[in-house]
Amino acid sequence: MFSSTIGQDCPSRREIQGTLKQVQKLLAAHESSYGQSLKNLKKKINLLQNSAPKLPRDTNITCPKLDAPLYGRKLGKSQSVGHEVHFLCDPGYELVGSESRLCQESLVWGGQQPTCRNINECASSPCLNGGTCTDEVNQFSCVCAKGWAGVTCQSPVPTFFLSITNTSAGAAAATVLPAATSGPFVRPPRCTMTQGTTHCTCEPGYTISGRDPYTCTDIDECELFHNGQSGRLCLHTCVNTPGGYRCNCPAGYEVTRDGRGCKDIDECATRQNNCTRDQTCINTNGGYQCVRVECPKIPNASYVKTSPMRCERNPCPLDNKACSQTPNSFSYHYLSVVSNLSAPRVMFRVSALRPIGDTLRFSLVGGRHIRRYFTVQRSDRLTGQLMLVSPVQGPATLEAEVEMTELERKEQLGRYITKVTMFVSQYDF
Ligand SMILES: [Ca+2]
Ligand SMILES: [Ca+2]
Repeated sequence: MFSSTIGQDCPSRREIQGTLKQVQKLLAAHESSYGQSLKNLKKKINLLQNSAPKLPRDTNITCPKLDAPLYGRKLGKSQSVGHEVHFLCDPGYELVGSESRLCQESLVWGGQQPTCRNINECASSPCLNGGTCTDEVNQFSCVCAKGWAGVTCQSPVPTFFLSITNTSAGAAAATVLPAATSGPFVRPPRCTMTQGTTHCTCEPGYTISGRDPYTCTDIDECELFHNGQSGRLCLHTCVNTPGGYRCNCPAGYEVTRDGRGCKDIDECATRQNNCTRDQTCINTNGGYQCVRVECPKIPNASYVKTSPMRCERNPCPLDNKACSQTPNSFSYHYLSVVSNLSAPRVMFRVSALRPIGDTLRFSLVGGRHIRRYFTVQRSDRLTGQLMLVSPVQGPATLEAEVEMTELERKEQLGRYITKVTMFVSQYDF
């Protein structure tokens, strides 16, 4: 229709419009015929769908979710038809119900949901000799009849231990017994039974020792650490106690915060002394001293107290050489030291504040006893020092005198005495 012939003219506009109308009619006729067929097809499909048995649309067919039992667990995650899940209980529990369940074709689990029940360890009557059994999770405990002990009340109790258990409270009762003299302190252990094996542990401070595995014996820390390389457990004395130990200090000391050392009590600072008003309290290691300075009585001179610890000579009469040769002053000092203090060491220094002469001389006054422990050295032009040259075993009180002489062209201008009293404690602390 659309072809053109060589030598022929092109079809006119009217001819083309007529042809197009014919094609439109033809297409409309086809369309209505197909539409009817489609409608019929859909109807047939609907009929088929309604008459056919209904099938689940999801091809992944599963049973409902299952929970693990309390005190147990579930093995297997699949909930599909034909799959099984298994159940286990925690140690100490036994399974009641189905050990495994199958997801059936009806999408219902087979069997019964299991539970985990606490196993009664008392069922076998493990407590002997009249003991009462208490069932616990995965273990049991026995309350023994009088005279019996041990995890299953299998051991007769030694008589000294009966005296502990007879009193009301276990911990308080332990102090009834003096340490070391009443034999070892014992306690029942805590035992657990796992797969037929008994495992016992002790409270802190106790240990299982010897043949009886069901008896916890107190650890004697004092004995154990007596010659410890890490030093003494206690600075002074160690007292073994049930489940522990205690450090004691001598009178005049208090136990330090760490419980092992000893600290001197300052009786002078804490008013725990009986010194009178005209006395001075000197704190010492382990005690205190009440001192009162009395000025010396020396021929040809008289002294007056210028401070609680100092005496000075009254002015001498003119041309009284005997008086002017006597010491110008006496000063008093008190030192508190521990026993066996290491030596040599400087204990005290004496200095001239405003020397008027050309020479200062320092010397130690006292007998052989004092020279055994002390010496006096010059440390600079104006200062002399009292040295401890040998350790002093306390308790002891040593008095040393340091004399400072001032000279001008070898002529004595003045003498000054410093009296040092050293209180040495009984202990090396
Ligand atoms: Ca102990
Ligand atoms: Ca003291």
